[in-house]
Amino acid sequence: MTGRIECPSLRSRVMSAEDAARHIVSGSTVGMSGFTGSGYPKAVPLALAARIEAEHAAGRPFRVRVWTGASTGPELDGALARADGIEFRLPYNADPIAREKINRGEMEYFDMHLSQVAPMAWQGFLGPLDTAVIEVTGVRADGKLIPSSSVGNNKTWLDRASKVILEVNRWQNPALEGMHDIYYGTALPPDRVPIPLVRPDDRIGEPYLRCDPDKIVAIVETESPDRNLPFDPPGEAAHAIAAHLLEFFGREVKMGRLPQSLLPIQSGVGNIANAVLTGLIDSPFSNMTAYTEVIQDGMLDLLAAGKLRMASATAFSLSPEAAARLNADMGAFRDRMILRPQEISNHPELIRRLGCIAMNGLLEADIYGNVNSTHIMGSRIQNGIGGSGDFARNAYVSIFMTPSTAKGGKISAIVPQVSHVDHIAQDVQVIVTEQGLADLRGHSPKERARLIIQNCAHPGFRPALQDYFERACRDSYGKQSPSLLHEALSWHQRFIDTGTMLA
Ligand code: 0RQ
Repeated sequence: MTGRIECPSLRSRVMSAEDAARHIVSGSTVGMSGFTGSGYPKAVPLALAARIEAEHAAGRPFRVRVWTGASTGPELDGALARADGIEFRLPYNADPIAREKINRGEMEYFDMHLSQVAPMAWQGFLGPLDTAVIEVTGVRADGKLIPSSSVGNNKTWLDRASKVILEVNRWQNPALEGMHDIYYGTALPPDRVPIPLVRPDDRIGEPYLRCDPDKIVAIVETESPDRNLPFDPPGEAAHAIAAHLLEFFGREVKMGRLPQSLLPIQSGVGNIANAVLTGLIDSPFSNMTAYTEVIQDGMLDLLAAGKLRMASATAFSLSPEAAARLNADMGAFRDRMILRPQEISNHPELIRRLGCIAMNGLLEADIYGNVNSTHIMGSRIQNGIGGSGDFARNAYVSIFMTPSTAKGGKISAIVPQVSHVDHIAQDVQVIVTEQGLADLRGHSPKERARLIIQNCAHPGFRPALQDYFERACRDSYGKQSPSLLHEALSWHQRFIDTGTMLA
């Protein structure tokens, strides 16, 4: 049973998930592994949730503060949220139960930029970390840890936590060993130095996580798959968005602003992002690279097709079918993929140096190109900002994409004013919908508004946007970014009141 734990002195710490969970006390802060459904602990959080439920049933309060890499899976966020066991959580959540708790005001949540979590923890800004619960593929004879399908903030949690609980998951492919690149050269100011990565395929660290063996209080063995949702097959809107983008890239290559192999691609979460990657298979671009957060199905297809030379990320975010395919054929892929800590995969210095092409989803954009990626109707969190801010601000070209409407056409993704701002207009250079693409680079706010309304808005909402813009140009207090304050958010209020933005 302990075949994956090669370090003899650590074998005595193997125990059940229930016994391991007893090391976590109410009120403490727990740093968990996990990034977009990959590499999260699957047994200890479930055991902790059961214990919390039992404590609550006995009338005793029990909640913890949870830090992760990004979203996890139902056995972690779902189980702990259902047990009402999470007091505070950071930095990115996509679990529906946790989302509901947050939106009901029953759970505190801060969706930080993903690159900033580890540095802020080190700087002491987030408070002490009591326990780390980290999934690994194995423990080597020298005590070093073989990471699993995500790296996320694991290095930082292992370094910062007073106690460590490991989950050794036999489902994770042993061939993952050697794929990771864990950089230990980060330091706090004033001792911070440049990160020596100049190409997406550079290896600057070591393949293993270090951990002080004296801190390891429990090891739990598991055999459970990562839980990622399947992607929807790309619909018409996704195909159209991909086609507009491919045309844009082709134009940029022709004008000498991008090489034929493009520049390192970053692709966000969601179905549209995955569809765009799939579209690149039939493109004229080759020898591409990816410097991104997550390796999705579409990226695996690009690697398999030989279009993508290599992909650097912090995690896999694969459908169950793609995960099975990767596991079965790890030999063909492993030398062309590198998984790094998220403070490196998302590092502004590296994104700027490499010149990443950032492609992220949005909920809504306004006519000036400010983007809301997180808050529906300005107040209900969907997921979180994730890594979109890390990439958007520092990219070579920052692209945002979305269908032009949501909720069966009742919501326009292009609005007079966004109800919440994640990405200011300066960080948004291209917006694409199925209607078309607006290249906003070098344009003033009024020029941007004309481009966005013309190229991106749905025809059903375009006249109303045009009318608003013309009246704003005439009646606005200032004429730089014309706005009618009493009306700018009225589309959202109408949706809340009537269920549609349509007048
Ligand atoms: O709701 O699920 O109830 O039907 O929002 O929207 O169209 O499925 O879009 O999966 O591409 O996600 C911005 C959420 C888009 C994602 C967002 C409703 C819509 C649906 C989801 P339902 P879709 P996608 C690096 C990059 C931030 C993090 C990021 C995201 C649901 O891209 O989380 O970029 N981005 N990370 O119906 C009301 C609108 C709406 C709307 C969509 N305008 N108003 N509801 N919806 N538009 C990776 C990481 O950071 C890990």
